[in-house]
Amino acid sequence: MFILNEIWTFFATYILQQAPYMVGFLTLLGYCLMGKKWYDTLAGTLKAIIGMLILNAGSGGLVGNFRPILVGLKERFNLTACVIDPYYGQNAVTAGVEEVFGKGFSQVMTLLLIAFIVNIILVRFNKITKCRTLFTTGHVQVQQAATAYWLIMFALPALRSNDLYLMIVMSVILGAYWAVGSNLTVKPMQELTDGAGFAIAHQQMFGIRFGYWLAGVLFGDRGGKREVKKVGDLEMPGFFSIFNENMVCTAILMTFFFSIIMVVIGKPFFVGKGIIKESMNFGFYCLNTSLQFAVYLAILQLGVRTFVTELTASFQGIADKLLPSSIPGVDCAVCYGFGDSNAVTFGFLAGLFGQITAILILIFSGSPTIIICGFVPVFFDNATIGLVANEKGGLKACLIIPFISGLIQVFGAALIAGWVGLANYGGYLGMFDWDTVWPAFTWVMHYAGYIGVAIVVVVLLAIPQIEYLMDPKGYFLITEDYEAYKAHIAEKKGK
Ligand code: ASC
Repeated sequence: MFILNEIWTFFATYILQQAPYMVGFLTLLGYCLMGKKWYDTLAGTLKAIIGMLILNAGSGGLVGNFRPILVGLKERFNLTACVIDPYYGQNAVTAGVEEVFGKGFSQVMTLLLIAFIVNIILVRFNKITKCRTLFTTGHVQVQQAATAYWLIMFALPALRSNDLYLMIVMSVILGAYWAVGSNLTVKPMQELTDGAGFAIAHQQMFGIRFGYWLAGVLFGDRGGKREVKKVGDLEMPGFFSIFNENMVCTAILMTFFFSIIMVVIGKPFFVGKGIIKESMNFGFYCLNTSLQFAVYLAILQLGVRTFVTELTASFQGIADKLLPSSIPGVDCAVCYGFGDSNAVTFGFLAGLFGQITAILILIFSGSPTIIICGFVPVFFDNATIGLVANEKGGLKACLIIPFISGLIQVFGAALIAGWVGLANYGGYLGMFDWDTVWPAFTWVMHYAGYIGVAIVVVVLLAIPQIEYLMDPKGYFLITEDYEAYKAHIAEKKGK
């Protein structure tokens, strides 16, 4: 029993919660199940782990460099505001949970494991459940578990005194959300990547599907009747042609926008925080910091190239032997290696405009909760949604839909974080799904109690069924054989 416990603790701490090692573990398992030679298995596993570590270095660099700048706005102007950011959100839960609900959050690892098992079961029986994707993004699962814990205890006070029921309700809802949410991204991702064989397991999975759907409705090709001009199709004249190159485009746009923000915050703030010395030239600092954006984006894309093929090729072993017709759900940044890379930059900037517009509306309308944009939601949500929207509806979709998403993020976060009391602790997770579907779940459970729990679970589980019914023949084909799926769609269109 002791040994089992040790193994489990090791697995939960170093594999389940650490995306690179989870991806490495799945690659190892997949290749072993395929009976690959040991040295190919070793090489593939190493590439998977290292690729994910590179990806993390890229996304970590972006977060580490640009998060303090946006948060600096709050400190510089002494705003009492709630920062929307997964790390702030997690800290807020930790800081307040004992005080508000009288209990700590020690069972997070157990919860993660049970919810992950719920996800596996839903995928294992996917002939019935229609769920095709396994969530592998551990750090995100921890953040979500913390916020879900707060929301569910807020919604269902009766659960506070019964740990067992609390655990059951939470793991079923979270596990179903992971399975169903990532499953929703299969179609947008397979189309974006031309069948690379992964889905997104992150914090804006409903947002991705919403962006994909809205882009199709508003700006789509209407069954081939309209031409969609994507970001990559733009022919820029003269000077503007340099914007076609992603690195140059990102560097120029980011230098422009972040310099403005840094100048608004002012040099004394950065000196006071010990980030730069008084003697340093502030203009140079702004330029150098802004250019890091393009650097980290390039690192991120290198990481994706290093591991994606290994993970998806080895996952075939898992799909053949353990989880039929399934594909892995991965970090949203993985899709930045596909599609028009400028769409990532445009989506982010459009989302930032949306968020700033919404924040100004909150301030001028006297809202009791004021939000400060956090870098992670504003970048990772909107870049991803922009990339998907561009693929489906072109440039206009890539700008307008992330703008709408930026508005939704701020208004949604202000409503939910104010209502459940997390705003008092300075932060809220704030990613797209947690500003939309999770507030809706909380509302339903708050007003309908256990019936509300049943409604949430039934609605979640109904979503893949509806998608299946819309195209029973293509539904599993899209993960099993993408070329055959494309032929099937062409045939359907031809009819
Ligand atoms: C998150 C989070 C991060 C980023 C990263 C994007 O939600 O906590 O560190 O997004 O996963 O690659």
